[in-house]
Amino acid sequence: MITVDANPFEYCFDPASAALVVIDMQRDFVEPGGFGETLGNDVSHLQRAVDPTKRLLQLFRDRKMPVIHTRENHLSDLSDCPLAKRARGNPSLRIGDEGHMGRILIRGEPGAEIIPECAPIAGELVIDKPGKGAFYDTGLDDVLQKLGTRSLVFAGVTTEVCVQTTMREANDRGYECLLIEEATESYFPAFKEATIEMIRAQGGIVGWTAPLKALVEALSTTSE
Ligand code: TIU
Repeated sequence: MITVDANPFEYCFDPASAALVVIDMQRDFVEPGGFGETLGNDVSHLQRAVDPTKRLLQLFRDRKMPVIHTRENHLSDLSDCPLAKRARGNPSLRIGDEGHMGRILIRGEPGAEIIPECAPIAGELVIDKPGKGAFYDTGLDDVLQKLGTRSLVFAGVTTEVCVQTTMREANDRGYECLLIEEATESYFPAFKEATIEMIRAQGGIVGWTAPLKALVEALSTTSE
């Protein structure tokens, strides 16, 4: 077992039953002209998560530990997009509309791809999801059960939307969840901080959080 100096207390896990889940590091959220910007957000905030997520990916790849990427997107005919989602609010472009990176949040369009810095490599799983949570209407739980996964390390965007929703879904399914603090970002810095606090409040009601350095140090006691 490996012990990470985490909050609200030590996070212990067996690397043989752990996996990294990188949530929605897609151009549509991280780059100008995509879904995130159409909602009125300043997407530059998310850049801060890119380099730490790259380093976290390398840590898992060096140790041949499983890596799973998720992408929020919809089928081109929008049959998996509830009207309530597409009609919500007053975005400059709606899901399925033509934008600077192809159709907004549509599977296969350039904007729905994962940014090159965090792109999957051969052997890594990619889960396409229509919702905010990565367990809703996907095969993620089956994939994790087949891998024998018990512990999930999380990164990605945005902290309080898809990352937190997925961590809560995972927690309810019995996975022990650790969020790496620098490897996640929100369009609202205060929401990121609040989410980190609410995850680890009440004795880890959703899970644990830790800086990347704490995980690096814990894993340095194992061989690559
Ligand atoms: N809008 C926002 O903060 N996030 C999303 O819509 N999706 C994800 O978090 N991936």
